[in-house]
Amino acid sequence: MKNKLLFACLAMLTALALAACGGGPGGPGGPGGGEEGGGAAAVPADDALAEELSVYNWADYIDEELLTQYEEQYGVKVIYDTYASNEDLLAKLQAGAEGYDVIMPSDYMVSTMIGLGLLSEIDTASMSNIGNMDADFMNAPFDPDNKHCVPYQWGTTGIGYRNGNEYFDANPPTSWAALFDPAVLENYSPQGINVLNDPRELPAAAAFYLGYSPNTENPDEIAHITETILAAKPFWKTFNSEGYDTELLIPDEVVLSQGWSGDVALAYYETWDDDAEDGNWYYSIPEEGAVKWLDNMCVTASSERKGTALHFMNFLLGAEQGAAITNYSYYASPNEAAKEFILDEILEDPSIFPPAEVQAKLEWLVEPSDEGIKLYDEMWTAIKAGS
Ligand code: SPD
Repeated sequence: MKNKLLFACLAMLTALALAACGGGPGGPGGPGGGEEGGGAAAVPADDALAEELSVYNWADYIDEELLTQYEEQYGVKVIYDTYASNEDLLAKLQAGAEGYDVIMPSDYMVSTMIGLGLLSEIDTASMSNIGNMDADFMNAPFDPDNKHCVPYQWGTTGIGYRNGNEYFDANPPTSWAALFDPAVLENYSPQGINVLNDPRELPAAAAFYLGYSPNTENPDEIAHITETILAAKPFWKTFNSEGYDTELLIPDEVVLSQGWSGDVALAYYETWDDDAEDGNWYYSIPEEGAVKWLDNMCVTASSERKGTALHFMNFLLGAEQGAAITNYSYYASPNEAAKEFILDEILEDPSIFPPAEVQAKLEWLVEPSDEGIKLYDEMWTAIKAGS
């Protein structure tokens, strides 16, 4: 799929672009090992698996060959579906959608889902591949002792931009002003700008721009963030976080996009060309700071196939499987053992595995209070009105 030489060149260029941007970018729960609930789900024997398993994941976030591999190896049919944001996933589960067994919420959403009783407890001691994980990603504050979830992929939220036009050549986007300052936006908005259609990520970017916490619940700051977004909105072409890499970045439908690290990396690894007259895609983590996130694999509380769900999660924690996910998605892996199989060019790409000085500028999103949820809901309704 990928050209090694091209990767090496790109990693080098990415490093340069990042430098220009200021810092580089069972307890068995019944028969079948937990199939019937009533305790922490445990991994059952290979011959005690359900016939089917339903997996609900972020768009374009797994090499689907792995699903085929699992089906062929274990005889379990995998039904696979995707969502665009944590909030879409939550809304679906809260609307009573049943039948999803494995889901991949991010950090702050894991806290919310635990609080709402939407996740099953899991017995990580029954997972033979749990030792593959990097200890830094285990026992996170949003899920102490990994009682509900295990890490899947992690990344950052920054700005993707295509160079090759005079404006970015002279002014690489080193600040969130590239997305929120009308005086800056007018230089390239006719060529197309996309923002993530994500009720936490877009306000978080504006909060960094304004010098606020990405988790602010201060009503004055929320009002300022809302005004800032509404003033910039006329300059944006699309709100898209599901398919923006393949539908907007790769075909050059936009010239700049708020983006998740792996999605922007996909655009430049897939299209990089030294001689491209219309430029190449680069990733910048703005100097004001940015969000760092961890997506997780969890078993729903409503699953009737909890043991099989955990068996599948354990399969994906395999070293080669973890590497296949990263080599496909370009997101960073929390699977230490997988690193042996991850392409060197990806491991060495600072826009995917950011160096310490960049990591120091990153912040997690956390679960809002009930009052905060109300403020964020109102803000998002105001932002999306008329879209
Ligand atoms: N195309 C896959 C995108 C997965 C991104 N997850 C990001 C969550 C950030 N809150």
